Amino acid sequence: MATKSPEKPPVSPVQQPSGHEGGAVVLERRAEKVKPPHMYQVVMLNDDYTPMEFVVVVIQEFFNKDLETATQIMLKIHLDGKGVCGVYTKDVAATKVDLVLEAAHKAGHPLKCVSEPVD
Ligand code: TYC
Repeated sequence: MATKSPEKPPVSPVQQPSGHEGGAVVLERRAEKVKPPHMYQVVMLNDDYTPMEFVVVVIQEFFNKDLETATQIMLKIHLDGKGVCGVYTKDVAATKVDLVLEAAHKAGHPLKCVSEPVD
Protein backbone atom coordinates (compact mmCIF):
# COMPACT_ATOMS: atom_id res chain seq x y z
CA MET A 1 0.00 0.00 0.00
CA ALA A 2 1.38 3.38 -0.94
CA THR A 3 1.77 5.66 2.01
CA LYS A 4 1.25 9.36 1.59
CA SER A 5 4.47 11.32 1.76
CA PRO A 6 4.54 14.11 4.32
CA GLU A 7 3.28 17.54 3.23
CA LYS A 8 5.85 19.53 1.28
CA PRO A 9 6.79 22.92 2.69
CA PRO A 10 5.39 25.98 0.85
CA VAL A 11 7.19 26.71 -2.43
CA SER A 12 10.32 28.68 -1.88
CA PRO A 13 10.64 32.02 -3.67
CA VAL A 14 13.68 30.59 -5.44
CA GLN A 15 13.04 28.00 -8.16
CA GLN A 16 14.87 24.81 -7.28
CA PRO A 17 16.88 23.18 -10.07
CA SER A 18 14.95 20.24 -11.50
CA GLY A 19 18.04 18.33 -12.54
CA HIS A 20 17.20 18.57 -16.25
CA GLU A 21 19.34 21.56 -17.14
CA GLY A 22 22.29 19.53 -18.38
CA GLY A 23 24.30 20.14 -15.28
CA ALA A 24 23.71 23.88 -15.17
CA VAL A 25 22.13 25.21 -12.02
CA VAL A 26 19.32 27.58 -12.85
CA LEU A 27 18.05 29.73 -10.04
CA GLU A 28 15.10 31.83 -10.97
CA ARG A 29 13.63 34.30 -8.52
CA ARG A 30 9.87 34.31 -8.46
CA ALA A 31 7.78 37.37 -7.85
CA GLU A 32 7.19 37.45 -4.12
CA LYS A 33 3.62 38.69 -4.02
CA VAL A 34 1.18 40.11 -6.51
CA LYS A 35 -1.00 42.69 -4.87
CA PRO A 36 -4.47 43.34 -6.26
CA PRO A 37 -4.67 46.64 -8.18
CA HIS A 38 -6.02 49.76 -6.52
CA MET A 39 -9.62 50.17 -7.57
CA TYR A 40 -11.44 53.33 -8.63
CA GLN A 41 -15.14 54.08 -8.49
CA VAL A 42 -16.87 56.09 -11.15
CA VAL A 43 -19.14 58.56 -9.38
CA MET A 44 -21.87 60.30 -11.35
CA LEU A 45 -23.08 63.71 -10.23
CA ASN A 46 -26.58 65.13 -10.24
CA ASP A 47 -27.53 68.25 -12.14
CA ASP A 48 -30.82 69.98 -12.85
CA TYR A 49 -30.84 69.65 -16.63
CA THR A 50 -29.78 66.21 -17.88
CA PRO A 51 -32.91 64.14 -18.58
CA MET A 52 -33.37 61.12 -16.34
CA GLU A 53 -33.85 58.91 -19.41
CA PHE A 54 -30.47 59.93 -20.78
CA VAL A 55 -28.74 59.08 -17.49
CA VAL A 56 -30.42 55.67 -17.39
CA VAL A 57 -29.27 54.89 -20.95
CA VAL A 58 -25.72 56.03 -20.15
CA ILE A 59 -25.57 53.82 -17.05
CA GLN A 60 -26.90 50.86 -19.02
CA GLU A 61 -24.53 51.34 -21.94
CA PHE A 62 -21.28 52.28 -20.26
CA PHE A 63 -21.64 50.46 -16.96
CA ASN A 64 -23.39 47.31 -18.25
CA LYS A 65 -26.39 47.60 -15.93
CA ASP A 66 -29.87 46.35 -16.69
CA LEU A 67 -32.75 48.82 -16.91
CA GLU A 68 -33.92 48.31 -13.34
CA THR A 69 -30.46 48.68 -11.80
CA ALA A 70 -29.66 51.70 -13.98
CA THR A 71 -32.92 53.34 -12.93
CA GLN A 72 -32.17 52.73 -9.25
CA ILE A 73 -28.68 54.22 -9.60
CA MET A 74 -30.03 57.25 -11.49
CA LEU A 75 -32.68 57.87 -8.80
CA LYS A 76 -30.07 57.59 -6.05
CA ILE A 77 -27.94 60.21 -7.85
CA HIS A 78 -30.99 62.41 -8.35
CA LEU A 79 -31.90 62.23 -4.65
CA ASP A 80 -28.44 62.16 -3.00
CA GLY A 81 -26.50 64.33 -5.44
CA LYS A 82 -24.13 61.55 -6.52
CA GLY A 83 -23.85 57.81 -6.90
CA VAL A 84 -21.41 55.06 -7.83
CA CYS A 85 -21.94 53.56 -11.28
CA GLY A 86 -19.13 50.99 -11.12
CA VAL A 87 -15.72 50.07 -9.71
CA TYR A 88 -12.75 49.44 -12.01
CA THR A 89 -9.00 49.61 -12.30
CA LYS A 90 -7.63 53.14 -12.68
CA ASP A 91 -7.34 53.16 -16.49
CA VAL A 92 -10.72 51.55 -17.08
CA ALA A 93 -12.41 54.01 -14.70
CA ALA A 94 -10.74 56.96 -16.47
CA THR A 95 -11.92 55.63 -19.83
CA LYS A 96 -15.49 55.27 -18.56
CA VAL A 97 -15.43 58.88 -17.35
CA ASP A 98 -14.17 60.05 -20.76
CA LEU A 99 -16.86 58.09 -22.60
CA VAL A 100 -19.66 59.42 -20.41
CA LEU A 101 -18.47 63.03 -20.67
CA GLU A 102 -18.11 62.72 -24.45
CA ALA A 103 -21.62 61.23 -24.84
CA ALA A 104 -23.13 63.91 -22.59
CA HIS A 105 -21.31 66.71 -24.39
CA LYS A 106 -22.39 65.41 -27.81
CA ALA A 107 -26.01 65.26 -26.61
CA GLY A 108 -25.77 68.78 -25.16
CA HIS A 109 -26.23 67.74 -21.52
CA PRO A 110 -24.14 68.98 -18.58
CA LEU A 111 -23.88 65.49 -17.02
CA LYS A 112 -20.62 65.04 -15.09
CA CYS A 113 -18.85 62.11 -13.51
CA VAL A 114 -15.48 61.57 -11.87
CA SER A 115 -13.33 58.64 -10.83
CA GLU A 116 -11.97 58.37 -7.30
CA PRO A 117 -9.96 55.76 -5.44
CA VAL A 118 -11.91 53.27 -3.38
CA ASP A 119 -10.69 53.39 0.24
N1 TYC B 1 -31.73 65.68 -11.78
C1 TYC B 1 -31.99 65.36 -13.17
C2 TYC B 1 -33.41 65.74 -13.54
O1 TYC B 1 -34.22 65.96 -12.66
C3 TYC B 1 -31.76 63.87 -13.46
C4 TYC B 1 -30.35 63.45 -13.25
C5 TYC B 1 -30.09 62.26 -12.58
C6 TYC B 1 -29.29 64.19 -13.76
C7 TYC B 1 -28.78 61.83 -12.39
C8 TYC B 1 -27.99 63.77 -13.59
O2 TYC B 1 -26.46 62.15 -12.75
C9 TYC B 1 -27.74 62.59 -12.90
N2 TYC B 1 -33.70 65.77 -14.82
